[in-house]
Amino acid sequence: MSRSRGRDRSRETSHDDADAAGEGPAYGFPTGLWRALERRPPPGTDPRWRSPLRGPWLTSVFGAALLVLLPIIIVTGLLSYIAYGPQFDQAFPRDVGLLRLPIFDWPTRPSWLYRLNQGLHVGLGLVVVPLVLAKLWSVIPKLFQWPPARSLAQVLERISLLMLVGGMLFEIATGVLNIQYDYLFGFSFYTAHYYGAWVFIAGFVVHVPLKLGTMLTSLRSRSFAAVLRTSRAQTLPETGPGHGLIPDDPEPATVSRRGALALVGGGSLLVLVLTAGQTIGGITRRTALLLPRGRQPAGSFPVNRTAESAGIRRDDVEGWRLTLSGGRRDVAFSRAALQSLPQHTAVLPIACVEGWSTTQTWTGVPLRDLVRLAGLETATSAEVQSLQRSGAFRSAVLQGSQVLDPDSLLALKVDGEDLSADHGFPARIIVPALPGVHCTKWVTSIEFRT
Ligand SMILES: Nc1nc2c(c(=O)[nH]1)N[C@H]1C(S)=C(S)[C@@H](COP(=O)(O)O)O[C@H]1N2
Ligand SMILES: [Mo]
Repeated sequence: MSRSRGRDRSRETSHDDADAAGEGPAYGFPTGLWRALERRPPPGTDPRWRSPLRGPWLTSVFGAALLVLLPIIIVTGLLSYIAYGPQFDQAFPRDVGLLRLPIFDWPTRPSWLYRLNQGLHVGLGLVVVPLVLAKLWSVIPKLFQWPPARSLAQVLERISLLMLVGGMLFEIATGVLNIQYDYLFGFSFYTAHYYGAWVFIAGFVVHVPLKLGTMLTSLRSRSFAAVLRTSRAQTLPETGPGHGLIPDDPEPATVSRRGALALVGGGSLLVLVLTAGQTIGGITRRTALLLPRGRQPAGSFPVNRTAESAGIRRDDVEGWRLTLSGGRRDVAFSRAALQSLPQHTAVLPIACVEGWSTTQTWTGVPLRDLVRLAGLETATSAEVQSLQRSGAFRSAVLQGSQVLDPDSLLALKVDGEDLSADHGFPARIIVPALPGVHCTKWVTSIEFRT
């Protein structure tokens, strides 16, 4: 420490001969500009952050928790993009240039794969909110540090920090708004959330290696168990390297470190409880306050878009025929004709990108049977169209593996009853592990491709 400072100082002197050498801190890239900045801090940049709780240990505890959770949120987010089927041009945003992800066929097994993926992405995305706020609180003095950077390396670090913090707050804000409001943003949401994610990921990838060493050292600087035994009256500022976080002039503690940890942990736990119900189901679903569309009407399961709001008319349904194409000639089936075919029943989830999910018992005609009825041996993909006339979710393309899975259905019934209008009567798609968005309701035609 003292050695490196001595080295910096000698470098400074050699660069700054003409300047008032020797006074002020060491500079990585000494310029008159930084000097001038330092002499004139803007008003409000030197507030006294005096909480004795602030210090590298506390910041590192929040940092370590985020270091575990954020990668899960990042990976599940990117996987969700792939699950939407970018190979069929149906993931949003469509054209992402250099930010294209490696594309692979989304598996159909286990059937709860997308449910787990989105439950983790949205659930943990909400659970980290108290942690993110706590971490930001813990490093506030650094945000007001003046001058904002003392070397080129620090400028880069600060830019990465801006991307990290800004990107994360942006992702949380757009994510929360999307699950609260009915297609408030539509597709611009996906676009904003996708590009925002890359800004955040870039910041994260720079920030973690820069801080990992400090985090591990700081975590070892005190024992977690000892902190949990320390009362408010015994709570003193951290000792050791302060990294700009330990206050020079601390106030007495108004809360112990264990109290602060309990507050943040309790906050995250509360969010978890208020979120988990949307995917666990049963009576816990009623507690899923953070996901209004994940809550279900009594005796039913969630509806993301009603038949009325999708513009499905009575006469659309009355003379309904399912058209199958892709074979030599098109074939059409009435609902009664479909019902006289061999029926298959499968217990499968619908899992929405918004994080809610529900598992039901579906009955209908296997899609692979429809392939044969269309006059084909097999299919490499299928385009499903809905009676719905407008809206982006009126059609979807399924992969070959999704068409051929024995549990993939054109469902006519759910839980032993005919589908309700809102759940897609006369017929809807249900495929294991398929994102809910592609479980098209009010199906009118399927085109098989080979
Ligand atoms: N035609 C059509 N099908 C659709 C949609 C839609 O808007 N239009 N929404 C999809 C979405 S986003 C989900 S999550 C599921 C929800 O199915 P449910 O309303 O039966 O629960 O339906 C899917 N099928
Ligand atoms: Mo959805």
